[in-house]
Amino acid sequence: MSKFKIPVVPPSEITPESLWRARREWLKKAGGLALPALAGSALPGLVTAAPQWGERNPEYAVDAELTSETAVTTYNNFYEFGTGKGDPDARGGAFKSTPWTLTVEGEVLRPKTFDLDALLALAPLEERVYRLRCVEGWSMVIPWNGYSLSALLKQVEPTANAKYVEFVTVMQPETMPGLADRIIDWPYVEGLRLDEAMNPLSMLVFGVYGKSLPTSNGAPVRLAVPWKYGFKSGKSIVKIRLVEKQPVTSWVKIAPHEYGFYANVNPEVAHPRWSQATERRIGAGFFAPRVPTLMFNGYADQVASLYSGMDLVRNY
Ligand SMILES: Nc1nc2c(c(=O)[nH]1)N[C@H]1C(S)=C(S)[C@@H](COP(=O)(O)O)O[C@H]1N2
Ligand SMILES: [Mo]
Repeated sequence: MSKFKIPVVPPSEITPESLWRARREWLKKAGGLALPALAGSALPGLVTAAPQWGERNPEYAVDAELTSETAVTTYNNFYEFGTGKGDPDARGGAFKSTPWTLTVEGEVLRPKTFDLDALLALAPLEERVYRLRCVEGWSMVIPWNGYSLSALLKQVEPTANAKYVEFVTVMQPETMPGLADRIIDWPYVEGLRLDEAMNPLSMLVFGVYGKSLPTSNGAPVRLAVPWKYGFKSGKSIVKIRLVEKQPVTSWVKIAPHEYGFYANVNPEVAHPRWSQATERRIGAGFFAPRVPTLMFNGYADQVASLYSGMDLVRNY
């Protein structure tokens, strides 16, 4: 994160060619997913949101335009595929998201391994429009499909010792070329306090724009924790561990003075090397003015009480 240069391809310059390639990629991937009948016949741009991905829940709305599907799926941070914003889409073609299992273990009464069908059937899917604020200073507005993470955690019955939740991303060295770079001590690990994880905003995500997640967004299941910087939302999750002690998460391990465990979006607490007061909305055009960043990324009403009495400068 700290090593980013200016974006490789400003979203305003996404060409019809790259758009076409993104669609072709989508067609290739869709072949192995749940829409085989559509994949051969229809252009992805014309496929309407499949009802099984859930109706939009108006409780989770954002007063801003959606970021385009192309930008959401091709401008990504997913270091397992490389550090370039285009790498996850360009280099993600061999990734295997089926079959998939997610194991929930640790301080729980009922540890369990779920396959993807079991996860998808666990709670009704819905669409929520969330803000995403990257610690690098850019943001997006994204329609995710999924449900609250709490639905899954309740199934396994956390014990009284469970205080934190750890999220572990898959390692597929043969399909993830970025794993060869030792930027991160793989696997990618993130974590939340249990009460943060149980907050209804914390979302287990299976789709975006009414389709299965593409590799670039964390297929087949990832997290969305919208009041925190984007790096807290781990992708392609294979393990969720409930633990007693605060987990040592990947970015804290790399640069503890720059990235804290909490990582709540906070315009008043600068990163040591740049301000966090404003953000660049991806897709608004490269020269569009930056917009103010909101406390807790605009979710203060829902989450500020989780941190009452805490020093948010020390606990960055
Ligand atoms: N496993 C894994 N998860 C990850 C990352 C990553 O490199 N690896 N990058 C994070 C960062 S920095 C951001 S901003 C978001 C981006 O999510 P998106 O590409 O779906 O918008 O994913 C987060 N999750
Ligand atoms: Mo990020």
